[in-house]
Amino acid sequence: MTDIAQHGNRTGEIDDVTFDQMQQLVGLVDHDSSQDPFPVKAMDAVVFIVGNATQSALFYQVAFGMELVAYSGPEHGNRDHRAYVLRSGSARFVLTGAVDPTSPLADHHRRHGDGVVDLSLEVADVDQCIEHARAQGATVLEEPHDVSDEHGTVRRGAIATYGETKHTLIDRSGYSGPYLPGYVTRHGGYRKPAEAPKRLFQAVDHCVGNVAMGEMDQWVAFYNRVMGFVNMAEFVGDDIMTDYSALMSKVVANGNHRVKFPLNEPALGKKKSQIDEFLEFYGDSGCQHIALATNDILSTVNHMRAAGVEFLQTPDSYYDDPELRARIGEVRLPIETLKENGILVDRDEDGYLLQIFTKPIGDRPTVFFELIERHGSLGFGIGNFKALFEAIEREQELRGNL
Ligand code: TYF
Ligand code: FE
Repeated sequence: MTDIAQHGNRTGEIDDVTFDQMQQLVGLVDHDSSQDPFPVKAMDAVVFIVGNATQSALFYQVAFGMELVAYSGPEHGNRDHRAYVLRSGSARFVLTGAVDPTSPLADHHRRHGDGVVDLSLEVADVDQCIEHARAQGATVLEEPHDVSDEHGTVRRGAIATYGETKHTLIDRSGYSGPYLPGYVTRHGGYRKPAEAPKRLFQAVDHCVGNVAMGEMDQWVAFYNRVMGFVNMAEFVGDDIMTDYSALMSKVVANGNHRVKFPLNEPALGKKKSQIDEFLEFYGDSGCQHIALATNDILSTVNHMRAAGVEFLQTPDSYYDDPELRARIGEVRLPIETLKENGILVDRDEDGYLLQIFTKPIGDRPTVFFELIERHGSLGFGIGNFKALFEAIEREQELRGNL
């Protein structure tokens, strides 16, 4: 942690994942944040609204190996909803579900099903960020204000992004409690098997937004202007948009790439775009997938599979393709192991990455997860898009939505 504390731009790490580990895990680049108009330290939390937070909290403990650390609910004065806070390394998920039938969370769930309501960000100066965002035309949902309890004070505010999604901004430097003022420490009754690894992933790598057709560039501009995010090299544009992809995609990131937000929009292909399927069932623009960084994707996949998590199938032809084998060269795992486990590989000039995608985790064909193990590559697996999108479309077809 001393390493992080000494470097102005090396901030935003939580728990016991060090800066050097984080650099490898999520592909950080050097960046001086002192001139940023909207300096972001890290993801603070991915906040979900779900139909049953009490049960979802168990799912993320059992299947994702996460640890329950905090709770808010009727027993502690929150009569509106229950909220369970789970951690895995520097990643934090908050699962919220309505208790009061008139709760706005119940309406949100009616509209969208289980989904991500808030990609909250840790910042050093909430007031500066909100002021800049407002000047750039952002919708301010929550003015900067303090919230306190016996563990200290958090300063927070919030701005709107695509659909009904928001970015809450949190300065937690004056707070030492389990999550936010009002939350109490809570550990699960669930006991992990003794042989389970300490955790299955260490960080959130990126969070992808699906937006309506024709809106991607507006949202890229929003992140550029409002939050000072930069465009990353990887994109799927008109030029390489073929029958299979039926989407366009660009990636924005904060200065050191700790926070990366790819944005997709549907494109007209031969078939109905997977992005259209999302938009139809989510009922709006929204967060499509969360990529989780692991340093041992094989072990993570094995544990998640054993707990019943389903992953997209990659056809054997992917691994048998001599072009792919030549392109990826030597990677950490034998190609036979990748094949047996359906793990995808992509290589670029900086290195390679291993990745795999779950099927949608809820009842609607909307939100899913990605596991990603980076070895130098700062990309998102563009070389896998064809195989991946074909796998997604096979599922779409089985659901009758193609
Ligand atoms: O985040 C990414 O860009 C990759 C690939 O609908 C991807 O994970 C892109 C779009 C999509 C599914 C995966
Ligand atoms: Fe991804």
